[in-house]
Amino acid sequence: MTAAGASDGVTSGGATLTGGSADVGTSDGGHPATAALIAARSTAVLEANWRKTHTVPAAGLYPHQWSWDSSFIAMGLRRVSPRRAGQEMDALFAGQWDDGRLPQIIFDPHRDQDYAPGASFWQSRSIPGSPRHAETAGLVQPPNHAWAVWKIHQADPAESRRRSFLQRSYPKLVHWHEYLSGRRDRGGSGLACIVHPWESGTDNSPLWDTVMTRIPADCKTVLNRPDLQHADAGERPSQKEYGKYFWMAERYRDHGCDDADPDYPFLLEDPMFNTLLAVSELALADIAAELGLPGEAHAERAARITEALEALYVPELGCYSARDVTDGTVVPKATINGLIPLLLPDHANTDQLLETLNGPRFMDGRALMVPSYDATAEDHNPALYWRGPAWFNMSWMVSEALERLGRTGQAEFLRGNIGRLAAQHDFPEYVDPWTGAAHGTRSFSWTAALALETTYHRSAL
Ligand code: 2M8
Repeated sequence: MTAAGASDGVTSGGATLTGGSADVGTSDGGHPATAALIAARSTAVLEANWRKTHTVPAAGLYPHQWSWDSSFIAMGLRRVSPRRAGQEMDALFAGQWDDGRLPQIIFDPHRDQDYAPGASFWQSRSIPGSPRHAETAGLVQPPNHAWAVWKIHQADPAESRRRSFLQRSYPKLVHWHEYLSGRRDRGGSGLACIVHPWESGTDNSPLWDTVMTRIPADCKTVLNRPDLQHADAGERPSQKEYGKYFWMAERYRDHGCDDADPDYPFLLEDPMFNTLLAVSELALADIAAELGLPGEAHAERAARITEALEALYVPELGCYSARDVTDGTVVPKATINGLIPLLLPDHANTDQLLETLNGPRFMDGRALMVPSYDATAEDHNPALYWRGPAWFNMSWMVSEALERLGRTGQAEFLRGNIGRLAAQHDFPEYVDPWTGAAHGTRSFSWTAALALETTYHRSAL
């Protein structure tokens, strides 16, 4: 199979993308039509969601550029167009702040009414250190970007070198990580803090419930919910939760997004966010080596984060959890966030994490993809946003970890289900982990991108 070519038109099983080319391949171990069809349909979704410089997560529900979505999207896009995958990351870097942060969202000014909070809420240009040529949110999202950049490079190193992709990305990624390891280490433990549930990527995970009880819901902004025009209210966060989300965003914005608010009430160290920081530090070590630069400091930082994460391990749950920096407590809940440290090499708790993954809280020998929340918990809900459903990016990260650990059978099981369920249900945002029933919006970009990625991976086996 040819991973990708360098011309300007992409063909993937019948769908086209401008910016590169690919042969989707015809062999996936006996199901050639299935592989080609999944690749073609995934590519068509990504093509439809492309907006000149970047891909929107979903045309209706999420009409701007989201930070960690773009990394997942680029990881799939690289299979059919490394060039477009690089453009996706370049567009994100164009929104970088002077302090190094890569913002959660870069807004499309023409769609301000279509998502809340939008550019008119953040007024980012009035905040010192924000970019002059982009309107962005002040928050961030999990740092999977260096990981994506390295994978894009690996898809077509010659094309990457021709475009100096690593040269221009590396300093931006280093600056981004400095921000997270510096100003965001609010607890002084060597781990980065998130300051809002939106920063976790797992917005209304039960991990944040206790801290959320401390947050008032009396925001100044009139609550507008354009999201409810595109998704079932029963599958989205409640109005009360939204009031609290806005209250925190207002407080963070009104303090100049400076991470210096001494009484800020939501400061959490999340195991997934920090795992991705460590994984991305390891990717920076590879990028530095490719550029002929010293990379030891990146590997050392990854090791330090891995060590610091041990304080977040909960032996009774057999996984990691989030720590509330305000009072030092670790939240006693098992979520998918706590299994993502499986991605870390040389890790002390790998066996226990694998046991938990396959035990009654998660796969239990019957799940099709990994549930986002403990299936034994009373409030597990397989249809409610981040409180039980399986997400394609999470299951894909677990499949990557399993592959690295030599658990190729289970990795292949997850990859197969990612491609199949994505294509069967028109690329849903998330699915019921037990039945595969689709939820959330459809034609969702990271679902399509990771279906593409897993399909190429399987076809190359
Ligand atoms: C969801 O989050 C946004 C806020 O960022 C929302 O609910 O409106 C999450 O699933 C998040 O992980 C994702 O990045 C975003 C866009 O797909 O949607």
